[in-house]
Amino acid sequence: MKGWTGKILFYDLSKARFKVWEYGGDFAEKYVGGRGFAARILWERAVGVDPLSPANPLVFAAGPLTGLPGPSTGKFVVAAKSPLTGGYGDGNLGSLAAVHLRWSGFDALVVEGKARKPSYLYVENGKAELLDAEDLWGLDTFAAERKLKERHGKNSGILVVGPAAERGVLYSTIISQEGRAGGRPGIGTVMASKNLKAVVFKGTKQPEIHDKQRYSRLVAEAYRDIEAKPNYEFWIRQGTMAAIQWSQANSVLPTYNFSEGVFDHADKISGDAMEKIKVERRGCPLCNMQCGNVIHDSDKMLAELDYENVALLGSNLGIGDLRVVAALNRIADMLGLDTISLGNTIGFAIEAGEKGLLKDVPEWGDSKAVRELIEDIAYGRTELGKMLARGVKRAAKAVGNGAEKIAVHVKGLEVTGYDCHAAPAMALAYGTSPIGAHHKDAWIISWEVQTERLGYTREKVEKLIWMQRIRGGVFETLVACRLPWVELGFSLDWYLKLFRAATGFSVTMDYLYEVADRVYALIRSYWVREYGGWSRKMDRPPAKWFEQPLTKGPYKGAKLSWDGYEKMLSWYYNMRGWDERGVPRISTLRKLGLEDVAEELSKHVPLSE
Ligand code: PTT
Ligand code: SF4
Repeated sequence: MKGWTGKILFYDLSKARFKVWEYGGDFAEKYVGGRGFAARILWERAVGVDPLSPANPLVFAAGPLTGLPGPSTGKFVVAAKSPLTGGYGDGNLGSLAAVHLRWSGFDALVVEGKARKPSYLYVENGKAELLDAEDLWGLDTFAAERKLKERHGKNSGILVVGPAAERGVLYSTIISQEGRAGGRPGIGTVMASKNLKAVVFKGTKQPEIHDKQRYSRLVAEAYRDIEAKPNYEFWIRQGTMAAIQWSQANSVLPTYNFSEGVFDHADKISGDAMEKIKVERRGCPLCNMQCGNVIHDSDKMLAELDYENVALLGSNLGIGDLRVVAALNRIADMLGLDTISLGNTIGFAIEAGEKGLLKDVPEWGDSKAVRELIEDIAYGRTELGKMLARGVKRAAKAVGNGAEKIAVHVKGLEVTGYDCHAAPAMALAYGTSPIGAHHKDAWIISWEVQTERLGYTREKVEKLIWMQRIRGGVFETLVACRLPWVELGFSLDWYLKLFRAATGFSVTMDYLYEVADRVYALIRSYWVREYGGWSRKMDRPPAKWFEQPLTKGPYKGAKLSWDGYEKMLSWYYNMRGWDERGVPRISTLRKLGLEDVAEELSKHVPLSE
């Protein structure tokens, strides 16, 4: 096999032993890599497990493009059964760790068991070793990574978890390079539950490429093509931060716990405001359009900004000071908390306080109190902190008295940075995302605002599935950053050409789409098997968007309709070959080569033909 290394490293922390699985071409052809590998491994090995038990496998999975020279290919997928949602969970992380995993001779690392004491895993050129991490435990992510860099060299790929994960906060992520964060559904929490503080990768051998000459030529042309795109210069200036002004203009900027789509102080936290005070740019390896915008925060420290972080810790909490928001963002990175779930959960607490459901919570815009609360959450210092550490779904249940109506999540994963009062297709994207509410699989809102914005149409559902195939399928299996395609219009053809040259597989885009459909059906089967009592209610967006209309902005009065949503959901199931409960049909699983999945799933729920 070329392109792939053909090897997956399995490390058992309980026994401090590893074995290498040399998988064949069939596995590669069927699942390609990244999310495909992770989903299959979890389907087979994370059966009925408690997500925070040693038995839950933690998967780091690259794809055939990861770590090869090429536009934005320094990324991989981190996955596990999620302690936040109880279902399939993953994230996409850009880090030297992704590159060095592949250069160490592996396409994926699967960590199982639990170390006897705080430890870290060191993977180098075909071997792995468990090392002592007593001196790292308790350190914030920046300090821990710096120590490991001193020990193993600047050029190693390092993943760490922070104090939040160590204390079991259910939305802890994995952090790398002091500003890349991956694994929103508590993948960092799973890592810490194994007594694993860090993983360090160091490799020296790039995977073999099928047609090296052609590949190098394509890569050089591809990088040039990106830099020639009309939007390139603006992207370099603002990156994802331009979405603040875009969201405000289109009334989708999450504001006051997703109660509004516009924020009075949006101009103070916008990409335009950021550009004036920006000091440097950072990003993932192998990328020539790096989007991490760095400013000095209110503590005079360097902090990296992204749209989501600013929307959730800024407008969603009523905070209109960019340097203050940047400090909150940096603190979340150091503690290893997912900024989206954090901002969403705190927004819930503030609104619950306003409604008299909770006492002693911050008020909108009180950044000092928010900052304290963030630390209370990470360190479990107060009862409120402990409650919010369990995510918005559980917090709402604990509060009771109708608090569920203001909890903004799907399947237990907090909604990301787009208000959907006036965006039915985006609501469906959140409802059907394979990990719970995340925009990563379909940022359909960008298209929706330009079309028939408020309609519940078949066309929207078709477009959504097309997007999920590309974003949730092609990019998550190959694995590469999707932003060149999304933001600059870099053609999808490039990825196909690179894949063919790297692996020698002479396939068309339809092959990659079929893999995407297979992975989607497999992940859905996983949810259905693990959840028990599955119903279409699981795919419902937050009630707030249906019941509490917007009170200002161009879409004042707008709210979603349940009938319209349910109609689109039925079309969606139908187009995917799933039944009215949202469970894949036997015929669909068979068509996708998942006969064994159909057989196993039918032991848990009756399947439709
Ligand atoms: C991603 C989610 C996002 S999506 C953001 S900002 W975004 C938040 N970033 C966080 C952060 O920072 N610190 C923190 N403590 N928590 C954070 N949580 C949030 O995590 C990220 C980029 C971005 S920035 C996006 S859209 C794109 N996402 C991609 C994807 O999902 N797949 C893919 N093939 N390419 C992508 N490219 C872009 O990558 P999760 P990263 Mg990410 C500081 O991790 O779990 O997927 O959640 O990893 O390397 O930081 O890249 O406006
Ligand atoms: Fe990373 Fe941004 Fe480059 Fe994508 S565009 S690879 S997220 S730096």
